[in-house]
Amino acid sequence: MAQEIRNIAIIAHVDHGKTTLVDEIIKQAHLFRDNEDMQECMLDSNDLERERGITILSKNISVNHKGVKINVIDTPGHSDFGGQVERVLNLADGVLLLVDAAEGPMPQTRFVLDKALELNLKPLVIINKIDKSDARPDVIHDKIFDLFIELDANDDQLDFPMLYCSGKDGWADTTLDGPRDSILPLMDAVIEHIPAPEVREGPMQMQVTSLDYNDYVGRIGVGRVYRGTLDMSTPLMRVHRNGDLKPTLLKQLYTFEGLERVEVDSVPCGDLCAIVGIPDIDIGDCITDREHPEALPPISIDQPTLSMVFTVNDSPFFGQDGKFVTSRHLRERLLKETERDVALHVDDSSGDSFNVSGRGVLHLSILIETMRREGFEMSVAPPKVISRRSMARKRNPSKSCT
Ligand SMILES: Nc1nc2c(ncn2[C@@H]2O[C@H](COP(=O)(O)OP(=O)(O)OP(=O)(O)O)[C@@H](O)[C@H]2O)c(=O)[nH]1
Ligand SMILES: [Mg+2]
Repeated sequence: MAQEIRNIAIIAHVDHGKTTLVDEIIKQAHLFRDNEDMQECMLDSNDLERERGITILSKNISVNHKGVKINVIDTPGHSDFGGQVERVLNLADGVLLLVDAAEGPMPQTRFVLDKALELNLKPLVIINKIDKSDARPDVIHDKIFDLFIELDANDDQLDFPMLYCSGKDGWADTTLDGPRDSILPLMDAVIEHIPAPEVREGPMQMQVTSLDYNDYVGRIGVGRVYRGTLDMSTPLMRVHRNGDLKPTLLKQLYTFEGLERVEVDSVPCGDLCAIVGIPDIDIGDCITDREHPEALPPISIDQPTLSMVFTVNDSPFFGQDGKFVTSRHLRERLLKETERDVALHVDDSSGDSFNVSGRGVLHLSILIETMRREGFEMSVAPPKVISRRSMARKRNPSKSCT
């Protein structure tokens, strides 16, 4: 019998407790061996994520609950990464909308919920951090309901199931006076309320919604199989996001099992997977049956909002802070970053300086900090906001100018 699946994304405003909740799910699903130390916020795995206590990149894990494979996608809450959240929502059939029981809905709660409702994903609302002394779950429930109304939720969406939760204390429940001893009621609610992925028969279609990278295999495409079964042994076609077709073969295929990626020969419809073997694979690209290369609707990529000019350091202190100091070093490093980060753009057309554009101050400051730690030395000019209107005007010079 086919494996039953649920795909959920955890979405919220920054710091409302997404990663802590995923940690608790990992812990209580016993994904960690008893003899291994489990760190706090396991999934915030890179140095900067750990130091800043924020999620920068969304990540996938899966848990098996009552025989159902639940793919859980932890997303970042900071608004600079909103475009990333919007993209990974394409992997899910439902969302866990977390709201802090004291703070209530915040600007990014509205943004991510709006995107989820637009995609018609089933929302499961979680009023989190109930342990806080200033928690006010009833007031917050009303505020969440009002937010759904403001966002034009349909009747079905307005009838959202809701749980109370403290990720930190490791419990979730449908009532406030339960035993507060387990997160499993949340997993039960996911199985009950979040629809299983639609199993569509026919020629295979998979779409890449995010990229990963490692030095050994290069770009890795992460996505979902929307129709048919993705089978390593059958001839495949890559439909590039611009429509170009290219026969292709995969080198490796993975699914998400617990905290690991496990190599497999095939992935059933509805499951999430990672593919290796297409060096320039891109967001929105589709992998299809070779005889039936039908693309899925395109996925929009977050446009940059802020740019900074990076130049080699030409001050008298040149060479004191870093070991990578030349413009060749800078160019190589910046272009490599664009391999893994589609929201980053690098213009290297002006010799020794590079115009680097991204999604906001946090996004670019993380890149600068990462590069400095790796031993890159450079000067960075103050950020400039990229104005869409001014760009539009440049493309369409007004008649009065002539
Ligand atoms: N009191 C209380 N604090 C919590 C709870 N869950 C998380 N926190 C705290 O809230 C802070 C943020 O937690 P995270 O899990 O990193 O939040 P997040 O939503 O993943 O944050 P981003 O990924 O950066 O958006 C941390 O200091 C946690 O210890 C909870 O249930 N109760
Ligand atoms: Mg997080």
